[in-house]
Amino acid sequence: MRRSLVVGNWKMNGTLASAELLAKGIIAGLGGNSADIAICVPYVHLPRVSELVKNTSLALGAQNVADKSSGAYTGEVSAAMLSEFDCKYALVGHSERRSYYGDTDESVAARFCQAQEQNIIPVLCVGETLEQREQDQTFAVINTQLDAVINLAGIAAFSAAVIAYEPVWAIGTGKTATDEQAQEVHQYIRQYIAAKDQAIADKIQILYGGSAKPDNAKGLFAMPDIDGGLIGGASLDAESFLKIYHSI
Ligand code: 3PY
Repeated sequence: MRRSLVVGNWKMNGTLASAELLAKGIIAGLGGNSADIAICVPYVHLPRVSELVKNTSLALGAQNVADKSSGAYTGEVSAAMLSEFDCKYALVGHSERRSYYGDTDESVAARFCQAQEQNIIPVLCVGETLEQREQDQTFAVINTQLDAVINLAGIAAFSAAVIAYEPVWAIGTGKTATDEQAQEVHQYIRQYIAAKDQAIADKIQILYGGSAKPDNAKGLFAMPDIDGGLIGGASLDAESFLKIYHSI
């Protein structure tokens, strides 16, 4: 039986004061839910939020991680730096990174490996654009994105990773994949992994991301291959995020 997981992606929002308030609001509403929960906060908010989440069931994550371990890489933040703030997770390959900042399949795979070297669980984001979906390329795009990591790290690396399926056409657009559209791709991803290693496929958490909200989360989470969500906008409001978490 896989554990469920809900991860908030705060993106580039908030101030230190609003981050504190939001983290405290989430912690106050965790209740007795045994599903896993995490927030991926802006780098500069990690030190403070890491103090707040200590001794709670709310885990901390970063929104990216460098593809190198250290050195002259201006503006990058290494996995070792993240681990000093007890980051359990790091997103890699979010579509906003891929499309606005040029993160390639290869650099995403390198980021994935860097995270794992510091025992940080990479949350590998994959997904197709609207154009790719309309041209029936969804599965081919997912294959390429997964293969880049499999080729560099091997399939075994997926035993300590999370995958997030985020159709690019559903990010920040208010459009959500239907439960069935999302399930179809999640099932495909699990089968793709299963063809290489059944035990890892049975265990890996595959999250849905892309305009998930309190009113559509329950249906998505009820799908057999959807193990939770990577939540954007709705994770910026404690009540909405907690509603999503408690609908698991
Ligand atoms: C969204 O829901 O918009 C996301 O990008 C989550 O990562």
